[in-house]
Amino acid sequence: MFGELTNSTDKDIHLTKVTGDLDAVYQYHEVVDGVMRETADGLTIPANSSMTLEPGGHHIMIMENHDDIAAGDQLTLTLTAEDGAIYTLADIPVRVQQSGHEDYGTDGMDMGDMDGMDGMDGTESSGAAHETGHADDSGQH
Ligand SMILES: [Cu+2]
Repeated sequence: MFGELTNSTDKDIHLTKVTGDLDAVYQYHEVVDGVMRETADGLTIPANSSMTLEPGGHHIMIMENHDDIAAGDQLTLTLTAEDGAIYTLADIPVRVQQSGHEDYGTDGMDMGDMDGMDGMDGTESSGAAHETGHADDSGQH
């Protein structure tokens, strides 16, 4: 899954767990020397900044999925931080995307901006997902 996670608080947010509404395994991944692997320690979104999840970089991986997914579907992601805060991203659109630096097959997903990350008190907040453009990815090969 790709998109941009925005931390609008003045504290780093250390995400340690990711789950979703599919019967699948979700992991935070990184790409090192062209090889992707699970990150050693989740994802940290620095205070007042954003992290882009994109092909060839950090991303959220869905593996061992047992549910059908098709372009046009919408998925929900639940990100849990080290301090117990839970961030729910709903209505993430599924679309077909050509594989880039990695072998994802042909199905890719887009994640909306995570604008709801100021809920540091552990309450659930939902970020409104919207399409993020990846048209410029093709120029970065
Ligand atoms: Cu991966």
